[in-house]
Amino acid sequence: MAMSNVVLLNSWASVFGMRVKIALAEKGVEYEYKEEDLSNKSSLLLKMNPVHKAIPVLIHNGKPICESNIIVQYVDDAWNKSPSLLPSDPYLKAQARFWADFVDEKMYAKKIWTTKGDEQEIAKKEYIDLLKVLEGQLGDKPYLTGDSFGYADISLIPFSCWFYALETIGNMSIEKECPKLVAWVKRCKERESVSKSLADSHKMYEFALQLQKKYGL
Ligand SMILES: N[C@@H](CCC(=O)N[C@@H](CS)C(=O)NCC(=O)O)C(=O)O
Ligand SMILES: *[C@@H]1O[C@H](CO)[C@@H](O)[C@H](O)[C@H]1NC(C)=O
Ligand SMILES: *[C@@H]1O[C@H](CO)[C@@H](O)[C@H](O)[C@H]1NC(C)=O
Repeated sequence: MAMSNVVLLNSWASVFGMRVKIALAEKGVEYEYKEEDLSNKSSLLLKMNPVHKAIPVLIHNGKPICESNIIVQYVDDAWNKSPSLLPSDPYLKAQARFWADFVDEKMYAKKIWTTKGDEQEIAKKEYIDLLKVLEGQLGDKPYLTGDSFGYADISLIPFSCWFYALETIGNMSIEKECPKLVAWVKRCKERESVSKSLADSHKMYEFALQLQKKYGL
């Protein structure tokens, strides 16, 4: 069976997969979308990402590219037309990579919905502190590293899909704590590439509740 030129192996709730969808949409790349069942991975996924056996994987002309941020950079290089997702200036490019790396290391809020009581309060405070660091970086700029939407924004924006679930489960208001960050989320979602690539917030909330059940909470 002939394979399409560009194939994306993904799972709908993956924030990492959403990054790739946004990058492909920004570049206007058409592709075949394949939803993976992570409890029953396809032989194609195991063959294309034997190291991590994880989605997202982009397959371009039969060759796999793995790891979401690497895929986004690849998309920027391979479909070399404007808008460029990474700035060409070396310093600005390093800044964009710094924030994408920060997001990868820190944006992990699972503890808010897998704990209760004091432990949950600590997790909530840690998460808000983290969002405040991002809000500080944003300052009065429209986007994380400047005037245009790009790589750092793409790395972070999918996590906003979890905000509603975190606010509901954690009984907190992210907008009250980080108004500029929430305004940035709205600004990003005005782009079609973003709005059509993000999962629905209410579906993510249902997903979190299912996971809570699975973990026996
Ligand atoms: N660092 C990876 C993370 C990818 C990742 O965590 N993928 C998850 C789904 S969100 C996965 O496929 N996990 C495999 C599994 O659950 O067995 C990236 O940025 O692409
Ligand atoms: C696992 O996936 C294969 C196809 O990839 C399918 O034939 C099989 O029924 C699936 N098994 C389960 C338990 O869902
Ligand atoms: C939710 O938070 C508000 C304000 O911080 C507080 O007054 C209220 O008691 C909390 N509700 C629950 C169920 O914890």
